[in-house]
Amino acid sequence: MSLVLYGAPLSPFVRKADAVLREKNVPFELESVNIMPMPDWFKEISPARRIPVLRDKSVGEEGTHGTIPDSSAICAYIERKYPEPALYPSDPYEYGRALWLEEYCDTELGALVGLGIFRPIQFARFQKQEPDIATAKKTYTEKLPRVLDYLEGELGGREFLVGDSLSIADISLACLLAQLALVAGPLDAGRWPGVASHSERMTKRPSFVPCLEICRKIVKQAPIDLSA
Ligand SMILES: N[C@@H](CCC(=O)N[C@@H](CS)C(=O)NCC(=O)O)C(=O)O
Repeated sequence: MSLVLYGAPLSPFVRKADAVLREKNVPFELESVNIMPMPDWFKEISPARRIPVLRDKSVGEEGTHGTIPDSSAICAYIERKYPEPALYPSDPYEYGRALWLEEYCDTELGALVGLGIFRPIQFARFQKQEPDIATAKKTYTEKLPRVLDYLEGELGGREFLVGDSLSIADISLACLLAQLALVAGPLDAGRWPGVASHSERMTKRPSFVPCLEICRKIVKQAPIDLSA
């Protein structure tokens, strides 16, 4: 196998690269990397000390040569190397919008879902501690709505965030909302109908199913209702 994706399925950013590879039917191997603590060999190829990192063995098999860190860089590399089906719009403006929405989901939504909700609940469970429901609820009820309102507006009742086909923006959004759903269940479809149905459709795609099945087995516990 020439492509190795280093990471763990429970990371939404690993999931993003995983989904892009699967959407394009590119064979790859997912090699598990524990980030608590991160092994020294991985630190060498991940200067930001984060997962995922991709290795393209056809470029280099050892050291940093042949590796690309960061999900956005990895996905753009995969797109260039395996152009079909295209996951980045060809129209320049739509391309710019797709990159913006990818970035917005990865950073703004990502910080709230990851640091504000997923970690306080799931990392506590991993350490056999009580989940910090108060922090998760505060993020869910006070900070998340503004971000979801924006994304609801961007979707505007359409199937995809940009243009009329699947793009990297949809994949980023779906990866973060799947992360949220693992610990907090589906979104309120009455309040965010577009985003909720986007998430439901996306997580049924064959490119998402294998990774999410593994994640549900890892998380095990039922989602917590954070809305009340
Ligand atoms: N911008 C990065 C973010 C990656 C990221 O934050 N990964 C997390 C896991 S979800 C990580 O590796 N964290 C390591 C740590 O917190 O020590 C990307 O898109 O790949």
